[in-house]
Amino acid sequence: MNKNILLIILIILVFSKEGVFAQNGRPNIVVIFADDLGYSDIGCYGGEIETPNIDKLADEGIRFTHFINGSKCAPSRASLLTGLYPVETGCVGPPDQIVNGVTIAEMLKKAGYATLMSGKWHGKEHPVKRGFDHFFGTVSGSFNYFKPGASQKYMEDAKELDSFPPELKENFYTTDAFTNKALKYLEEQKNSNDPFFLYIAYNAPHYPLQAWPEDIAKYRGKYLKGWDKIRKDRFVRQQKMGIVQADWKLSKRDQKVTSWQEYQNKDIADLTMATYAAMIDRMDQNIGKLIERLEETGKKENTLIVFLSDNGGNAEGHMWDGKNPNNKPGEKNSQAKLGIEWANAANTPFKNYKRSTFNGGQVTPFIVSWPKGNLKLGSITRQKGNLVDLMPTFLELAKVNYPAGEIWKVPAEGQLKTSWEIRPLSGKSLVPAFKNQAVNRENFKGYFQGSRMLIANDWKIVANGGDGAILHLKDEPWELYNLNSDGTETTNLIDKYPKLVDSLDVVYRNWIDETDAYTSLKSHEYYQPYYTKAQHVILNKLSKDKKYQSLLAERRSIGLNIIEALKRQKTKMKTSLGMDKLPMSYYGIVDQGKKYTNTTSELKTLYSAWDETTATTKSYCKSLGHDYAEVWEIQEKIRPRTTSLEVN
Ligand SMILES: [Ca+2]
Repeated sequence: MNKNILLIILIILVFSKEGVFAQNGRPNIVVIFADDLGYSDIGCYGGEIETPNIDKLADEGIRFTHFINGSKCAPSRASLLTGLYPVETGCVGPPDQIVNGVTIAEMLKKAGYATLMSGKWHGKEHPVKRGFDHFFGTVSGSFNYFKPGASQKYMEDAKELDSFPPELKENFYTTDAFTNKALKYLEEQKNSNDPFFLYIAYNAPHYPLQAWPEDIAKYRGKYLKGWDKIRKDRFVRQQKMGIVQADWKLSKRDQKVTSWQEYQNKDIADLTMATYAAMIDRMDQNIGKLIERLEETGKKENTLIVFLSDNGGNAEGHMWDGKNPNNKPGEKNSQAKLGIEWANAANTPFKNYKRSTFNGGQVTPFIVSWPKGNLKLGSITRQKGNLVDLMPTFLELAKVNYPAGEIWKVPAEGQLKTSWEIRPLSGKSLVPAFKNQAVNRENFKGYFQGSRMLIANDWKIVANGGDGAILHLKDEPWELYNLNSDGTETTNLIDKYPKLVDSLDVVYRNWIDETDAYTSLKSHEYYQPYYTKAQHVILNKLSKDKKYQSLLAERRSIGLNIIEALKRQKTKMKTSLGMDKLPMSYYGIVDQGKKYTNTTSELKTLYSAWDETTATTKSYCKSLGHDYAEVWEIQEKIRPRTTSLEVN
């Protein structure tokens, strides 16, 4: 054995003693995840509910005004944990196994972090099999706050808890219990040199509306001013604190909601919202305990805490009808729900709800606090972010490389998959945003049960799959909004910028096509098909028509030559929409390039041939009995994927 080898062994021994992965400046990471919390429910986003502890995190850090989640519980959780979009995780709708990626816990554990989870998992596998050292909570969805084990099994690590000791059962309330376990975890980390990752996933304020009487009492009567006033008050505060931009309009009261003045059951409505507020208040009290414990143990300084919600306010179901006393909001067996009336207020200033890709369904408060991170205290950023960004952010801070392309193996569990290839990450690290620098990205995509959206810069195309609370598919067309001038999505610009919609639609369609190879989204029952039945009939007919196909091929070939000619010229095709990198469809490029016809004789000849073939195609379509505009619309949907000529 030579000297060098001895030296290496010595170094390894020294580092092992200190912990090979000792903190080395890497922060502890705490993710606090709320369930069905509306955008404006907490104080620092304009709410009247008392949330001093969450507000404190905002004072010590950054608030994002446009942070996007996955519109619903299970898909959001899968996305947060993996850095993949929900459709990429295999968890498209109902709780399912998280595949195609790795979890933050799996990655951070490999990097020497202690990985701890308390709360709601909402998947199929057990968290301890997906990278968590410790887990307390339940793998299921909504549940009784007061009665552990009533409708759901609790787990302690990999062990199912059959019964709870009476003293725990006596004062059990999920929000308190999840926190108490997290506090214990934090206590255990007190003397460790290794960093930790704590994921605390509250089920509050998801229905059933159940809360401690003393918390409800704090708010009882305060909501008799009604939802119209609450929405206005929240909006005014949001404008004042700069959460919304001064020129935005408050979305209109949902047309399904009665005006407060005309509403009959004002007392029940007050009790409903008071109970909901109490649940959020209680969550905040518990977050206060977590912060306090971090301070006591000296860990707060280098702990990155993020707070966010898995989806927007929830309009599923109706408020209590006043009949069954057991269902009165707050009661221990209550099945009470918030109702669309208060959900509309919870999502101020936005419209729509959980399940939707409109802002009310998918934009969440997002607060980052990290004393040692030199964040600009109390600042607000308008840079957009998404759940998929958490994994890359944490990996950068923990100094870990993401193993894209490798085969990932997980312990066998029932019929679940045990290995898959790891997809590349869909998100971007937010670390530049923490330093007030731009995060470079092309776009954000979203899909949930027919609701879909794509955001590029400030432009958003969006369509609902159903109406918020109801699961059904309708052929909803795209709407277009500018999120900078109209963040509340009040003015649909589809008629003004049809070509922009077309370009964005291509990008979205390509994404669905690409992800379908491993998600089979298109065969999923919730998938929103692109074509109506009538359009399918026309498509089938045209795909068998040889003359039409040859005209199409001729036109496409000319179009591709035009694109090449434009590239050779290095034509700077500026869009009139203020977007430097507008993703362009094939036809979009050809169309926009037309204004350069007279710059070269080559382009002039090509465009002349293009026009001629277009005219021939039009008249041929007419001879087949189809209006060209109709055919064009369908044909556009089967464009080739050669679609991204940069236009700046
Ligand atoms: Ca949820």
